[in-house]
Amino acid sequence: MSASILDGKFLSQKIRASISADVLDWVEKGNRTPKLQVILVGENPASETYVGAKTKACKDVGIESDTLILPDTVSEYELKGVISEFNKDQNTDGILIQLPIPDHIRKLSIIEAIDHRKDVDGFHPMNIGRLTVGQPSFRPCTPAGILEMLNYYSIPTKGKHAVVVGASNIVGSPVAVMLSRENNSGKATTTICHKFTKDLTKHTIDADLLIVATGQPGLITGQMVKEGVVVIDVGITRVADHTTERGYRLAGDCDFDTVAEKASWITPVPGGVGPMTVAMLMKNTLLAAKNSIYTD
Ligand code: BQF
Repeated sequence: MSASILDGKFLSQKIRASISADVLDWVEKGNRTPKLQVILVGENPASETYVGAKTKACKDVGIESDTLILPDTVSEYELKGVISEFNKDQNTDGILIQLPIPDHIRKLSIIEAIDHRKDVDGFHPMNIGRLTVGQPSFRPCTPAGILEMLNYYSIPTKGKHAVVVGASNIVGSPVAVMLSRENNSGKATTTICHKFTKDLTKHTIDADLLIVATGQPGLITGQMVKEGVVVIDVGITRVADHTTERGYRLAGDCDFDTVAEKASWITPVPGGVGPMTVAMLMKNTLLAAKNSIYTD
C-alpha cells in the first residue's frame, strides 16, 4: 500500500473560510467583533512563529487579536494579575497563553487562572473535566483538529484500535479521551503509550489508527506499524538543516517514507495537523464570543 495524504493545509483553509463567513454574519447582526488576547512570555523563536500564525489566522477570518509580550522575568503573581484583567475585560472573548512559559512559573496554576469561559485552548481543568464526562466544553485545538480531519476524510474510528503515543495534557491525553468515549465521540478502543511503555512496537503494530505526539523525530518507523494503518503525526520539531534558507527543517515523529509505504492514510509535516490546530483555535474563539458553550 502507499498512503494517501490527509491534507491539513487544504482542510484548514476550507474551515477558515466557513468561520470567516460565520464571523461576518455574527458582526452583521450587530455584535461586537470577536477578540482573542494572546500572551507571550519571553523570547522563543518557535513560539513567535506560532503566535504569528495565530494572529494572521485571526486577521484572515475577521477576528480581532492583540498580543501582549511580557519579559521572561515576569513573576507568576504578575502574570496572574494580567490574566485577571483580561478575564474581566468585556471586549476579550478568548485568552491564550502561548506555551511553553518559563520554569519559574507554574503552568497549571496559570492555566487555572484563566476564566474557563475564555479558555479557547481548552486546557483549563473545567474544560478537560467537561470533555471527559461528555459535557459541552472548549476542546483542545490539536485533538479537535485531528477528529475534524478523520471526520472529513470519512475515516471510521468506531470499534477500531487507536494507539496514542505520548500522554501530554495538550495532545495525547485529551485525544485519547475523545477517541475512546462511547457517545458523540470516537468509540474506539484506545491504548496510550508513553516514555515508560516497555515494548512500544508491541502496541503500535496493532494500531488501526496511530496518533503520535512525542516530539521525537523519526521515532516511528515502517517496521513498527501494520499494513493499512492510518497515521496522524503531531510531531513538529526543528531539525538543523544547512541546505535550507532558514537553517532548519520541520520533522515529524514518523520516518515518513517507510511509514507511508505501509499506511493507508498519513498526515504530512508540515501541512498536516499544525494548520488544523490553528483553525480550531479560530473556531473556539468564535464560540467564546457567541458564549455558546457557557450560556450564563
Ligand atoms: C504547518 C506547537 C509544539 C510546541 C508548542 C501550521 C502550526 C504548526 C505547523 C502552529 C504548535 C504546533 C503550536 C503548521 C501551533 C501547531 O503548516 O504544518 C501551524 O502554529 N501550531 C503552538 O502554538 O505551540 C506549540 C507545537
